[in-house]
Amino acid sequence: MADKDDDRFKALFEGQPGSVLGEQKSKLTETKEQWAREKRQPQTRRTDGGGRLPPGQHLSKDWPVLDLGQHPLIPTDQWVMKVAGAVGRPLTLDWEAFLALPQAETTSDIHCVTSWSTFDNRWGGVLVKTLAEAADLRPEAAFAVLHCHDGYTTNLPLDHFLADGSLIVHSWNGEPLTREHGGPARAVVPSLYFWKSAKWLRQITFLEKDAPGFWETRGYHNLGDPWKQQRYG
Ligand SMILES: Nc1nc2c(c(=O)[nH]1)N[C@H]1C(S)=C(S)[C@@H](COP(=O)(O)O)O[C@H]1N2
Ligand SMILES: [Mo]
Repeated sequence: MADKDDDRFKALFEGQPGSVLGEQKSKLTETKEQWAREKRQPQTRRTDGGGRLPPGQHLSKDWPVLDLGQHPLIPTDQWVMKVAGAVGRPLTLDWEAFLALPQAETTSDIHCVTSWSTFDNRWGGVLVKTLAEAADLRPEAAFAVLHCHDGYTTNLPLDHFLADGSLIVHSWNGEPLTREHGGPARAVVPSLYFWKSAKWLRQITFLEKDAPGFWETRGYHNLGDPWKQQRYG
């Protein structure tokens, strides 16, 4: 059963149309920035989940859609993803080349900073590690910034981004990843809050120095480890 807090979150995230990363801030962005300033913790304190729920999280039955409001449409025959920055061999992958890389299947949990979690998501895609090897990642690289088709960006350190569970996925529970969840392809980084898992991914840039992304420059924690409740900076 949804409690009052869930309803508030839901009301804010549902039916918020379009405008985003321009001069004009969406109401949702302002609200989330406000929460970040207040270092707002969720009111929910459920304890189900058998130790798999990080503090302050609750289990959600379905998978909510959360983003800045634009859902870019990228047909797979036009899809291109770049791997750039601190690499010896920059990559420009089309869909065919992406699917020709060694494929992986993983199962992991999602923990969103707005307090919902879902268990046992089955992902199909390419491990970030595999991409890094294909691009001949330079040893001095320590961070990545993910660039998306809706203008969103997020940054993360390579110990999380290159971890075994991190991948660029094209499928969820055996089906192609839907557009609303970031299809054709998105990042999944299960060791961090889900805002780090960039939807509609268009470029991975490896860096020697960190470069905070969209939410990280708007009051969210720079790392975002759910087990340490690193919600806000
Ligand atoms: N491109 C892009 N990726 C994004 C976002 C976004 O606005 N744009 N929002 C992030 C946030 S805050 C969350 S919680 C998750 C939500 O993913 P979902 O809609 O598949 O649940 O996507 C993350 N990745
Ligand atoms: Mo989020």
